[in-house]
Formats: sequence, structure tokens, C-alpha cells
Amino acid sequence: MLRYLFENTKSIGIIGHQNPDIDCLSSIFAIADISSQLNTDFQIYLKKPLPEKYSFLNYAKHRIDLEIKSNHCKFISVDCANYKRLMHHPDPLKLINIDHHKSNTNYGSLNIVDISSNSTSQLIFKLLQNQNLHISKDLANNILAGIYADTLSLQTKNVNSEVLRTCSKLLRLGASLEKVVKNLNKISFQNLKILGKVLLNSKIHKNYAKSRIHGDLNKDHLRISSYYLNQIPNTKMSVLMTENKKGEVRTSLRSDTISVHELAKKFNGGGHQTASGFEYKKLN
Ligand SMILES: [Mn+2]
Repeated sequence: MLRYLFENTKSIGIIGHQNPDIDCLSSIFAIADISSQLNTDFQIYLKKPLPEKYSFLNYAKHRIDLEIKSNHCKFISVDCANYKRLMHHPDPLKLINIDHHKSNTNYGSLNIVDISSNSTSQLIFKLLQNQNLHISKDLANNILAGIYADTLSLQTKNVNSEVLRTCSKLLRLGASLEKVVKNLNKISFQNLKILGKVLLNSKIHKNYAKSRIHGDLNKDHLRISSYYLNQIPNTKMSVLMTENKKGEVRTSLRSDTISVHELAKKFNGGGHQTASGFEYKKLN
């Protein structure tokens, strides 16, 4: 299957979703590695240069272009659920969509969507089986990083024996768990300070933990702060409110046991079962 994608293909463009996460980047780089093994010219496209914290990934130092050129025979998109969310928008007729999201809309001319995979990286590892392609130590490491990140450090409910078997195979191929864990658990100084503020302002109210701070938190800040706020024993949910200068409040909800998605929907928000939120609103 995987080799077939590259047949009669002189060059491909590799793209991912907006604000690419580790799984998306690892998958982009895995496709780059495979293209190079199959002697297909490839070009990696992102919207911004890669931040330094991702430099441990193989191919991170490879040339990255910010604007796509249309002269590729094909494009491969990874880890993106719908066409709108892509960073770049090539002709859908030339597009192969490789993804693991349940909400994938099959927007490509060929769609390899496997919702039983915990990450696109794991899906690519499945596709690599029996293809007579070399899984180098660096490629194995990238795939392990994607799995580790999308399972929130192997903590999500879908981490089963198959996932651990995949990780074990990757370690045997030379991936370094230490390298992945250390690099993915680094917290920037700015994030650490925001986390400090969030925790200092936290209160336990009935059976949920809440915190409210001023300032505009980006996705990374929210992810880290909400994660820790949701770790307090005997609480069922965490509520993190960030207030902007206009006094409007944005709310992030996390829970391991209750569906916060339902609650967020009542405020016209959205997200997942365990992680949801809603945008700035005047509360009170
Ligand atoms: Mn993913």
C-alpha cells in the first residue's frame, strides 16, 4: 500500500494541519524519510519555521518551505481531519489524506484514515509493515515521539497492549524513550511562570478545581496549566478561566471521568469528551 502511493511519482509535497503538534510533525518527517528511500523528490511545507524545541526530531533540520508550489505530482497530508484545517490547500484531486481522527471528512482523492490508531505516527508505522523499507533508529524515534505525544505520555484510555507492543518494537529498532520523554516534557520558562500563576490562584470548589487568571494564554499554556489543574485528587473536573482586558472570560474544561464536551456545548463551545472549552464571553 505504502509503496503504491509513490509509484510513478516524481515529486510530492508534504503538508499537515495548522499549529502542527508533535504527531503531525513526526508524521510529516516520516513521510519525508519514506519518500527519500523510494527516490521520490519531496518538499516539506509548514507555515512558520520550526521552533527550536522540535529540533530533536529527525528531518527537523531539513529544508522547509512556507509557500506551496503546485508542481508536485501529489501531495500527502498527515494528521488533519478536514480540508479547511490544513496549513496549505493544494488541489484535492492530487491529495492523499493520511489520518487517525474520527472526525476525518475524507477530503483527499485517496483517504487512508484509521480511527483505531492512537496517532498518525502509529498509523504510518502500521503502513510501514512488510514494505521492505528501512526503519532507521531516527525514523523509529520520530514515530515513538508521535505516539507518546498523542497519548499524552501513554496516559489516554486507548493505550492498550498493541500500543505498548508498537513502542516495544520501536525501542528494538533503536528509538530512545529517554530522548523522547525528556524532550517532550520540557516546559518553557514562560509556560512555567503561567503555570505558577494558575496553581497559585487555584481553588477547590465542591468536587472541581478552578483557577482564574488575567492574560491571553496560547494553546500550549492552556494545555500545560489545565493538565496540572486536573491532577488534584478527589476532583472530577478542572475549570481554567482566563480573563482578557475587556473582562471577557475564556474557559477550558478538563476531566478524566465526565463528559466536559456536553457542558462546553451549552456555552456554544466544543472540543473532546475529556478536554473542551468555550471562547471569550462576558460572564456574571
Ligand atoms: Mn494526531
